Amino acid sequence: MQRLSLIPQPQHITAPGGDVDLASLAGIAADPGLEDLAWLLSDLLARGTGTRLAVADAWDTPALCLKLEGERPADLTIDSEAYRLTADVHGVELVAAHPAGISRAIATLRQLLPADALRDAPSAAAIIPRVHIEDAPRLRWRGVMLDIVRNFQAKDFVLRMIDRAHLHRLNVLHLHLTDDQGWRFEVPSRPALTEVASWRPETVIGHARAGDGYDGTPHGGFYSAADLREIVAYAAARHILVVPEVNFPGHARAILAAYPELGAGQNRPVSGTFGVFEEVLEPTEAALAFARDVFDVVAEVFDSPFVHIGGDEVPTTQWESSQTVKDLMEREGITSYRGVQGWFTKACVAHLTSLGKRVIGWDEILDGGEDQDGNSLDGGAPPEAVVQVWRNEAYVKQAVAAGHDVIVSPEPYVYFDHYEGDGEEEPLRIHGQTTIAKVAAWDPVPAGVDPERVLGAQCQLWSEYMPTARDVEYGAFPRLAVFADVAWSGQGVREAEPVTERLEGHLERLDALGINYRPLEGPKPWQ
Ligand code: TNX
Repeated sequence: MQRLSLIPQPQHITAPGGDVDLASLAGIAADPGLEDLAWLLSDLLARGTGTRLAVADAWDTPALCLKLEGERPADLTIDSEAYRLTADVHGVELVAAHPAGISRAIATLRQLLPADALRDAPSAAAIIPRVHIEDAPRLRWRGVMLDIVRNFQAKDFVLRMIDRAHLHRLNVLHLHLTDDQGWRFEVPSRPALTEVASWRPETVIGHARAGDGYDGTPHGGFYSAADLREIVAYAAARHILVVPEVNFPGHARAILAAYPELGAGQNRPVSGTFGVFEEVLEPTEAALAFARDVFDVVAEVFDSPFVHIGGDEVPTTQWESSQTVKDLMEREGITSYRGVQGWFTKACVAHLTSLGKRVIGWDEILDGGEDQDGNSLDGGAPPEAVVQVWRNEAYVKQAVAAGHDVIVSPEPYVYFDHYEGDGEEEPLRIHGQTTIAKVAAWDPVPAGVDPERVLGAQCQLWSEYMPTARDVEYGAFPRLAVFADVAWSGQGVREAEPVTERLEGHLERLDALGINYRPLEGPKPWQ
């Protein structure tokens, strides 16, 4: 079989030899409900190959057929993304039970074309090998997080990253929208969030290249509600879910620069450096009212059934000297400061539940919950909250034991702001060492954990050290491709067809897409 270098590797694939020229097909025949995907495919094909296939209900002669079969599965299930792809003398057929499966089949079809067909101008023939593929993901949730707070990026970059997520059959874009260094969306009832909290005095907070640093130029920006709706719609057209994160009650310096009265102590301006800061929201009715206002806007703009409430790295220093916190603890019978965070989390969960949303939080929302032996520690997040584990496997086990579904995002494996190599030319990174081999060898489902509770896996692009879009690409690729392979393909498939052997062919695709990826042999000089 010829080497196809598909990433992720499909579950089953046979390629008997020979090709199918898509230009010889009559057009794209789409079942009802698949018209938009058919036009998307038609556009993508035309862009890189010049072959424009028209969309209709049916064609008499061999066509590219998009078909729905069987009962429609629920969203975000394995069945919703399963698909079959056949290319032979009779034409090309993409079959799935859910449009999401057709979207994944389109991504695979694009990888079957010559790599140059991914360019923005006609650059390759629309020819694919004859194949039969039967495919389904291993994990239901395969996400990538963009941090557009530490360094803001234009909406167009977010859209490009959605394209890239789609090509790798990822299905979630997690947008980290608020942090100490900025607030990145409009909340009409709280204008200072965009007037004050979206801006900081310095351009960059980390620095990716020698010479960059604090240059005194203000940095900032935010997305309008219209921008966010466009991002959500663009992703939805590809069956990718955009999950918003609003970080409470820590990482709150930007909020408190705009609304100091919500704080629990001294406040400073929007941060131009990174780290963990003492400024946190005070657990008051006013802070909850603020959170509710924000969530109301988020729930309206994002159609995601999930809203991420952050919850990571919440220092308790300010709470420890707050009379309001003392009173709250006495009134509510809370016995630890972590329990104060639990109180805050529960209030957020209650409000978001009333809006029909399910909460996700970083694994700190467990703190104040139950310990491994089931002893209550003041009650952390309620079990319906999804826990995104970034620290270590012990928290996966703790979360599952406490009845939570989990998203696994362990720092050593899927934080792509970490170093990749140790050469001198390596761009400056936050810390760590996350090589391709390490990502490739990672099993996202820890031994001894019920795989049903593992909703999925997610990689993170924290941007302290990635000021430009090109910097983000350099950190992301090709590790993101390897991550996608881990999250989609079963372990057996991956052992039979190691991703490291498919990567070189795949890099041609990243080249065609104009991605500033890190070459396999090590850093290339910065342009
Ligand atoms: C930890 S992961 C953080 C982020 C940083 C990241 C840098 C998490 C929930 N918090 O605030 O950007 O490390 O790697």
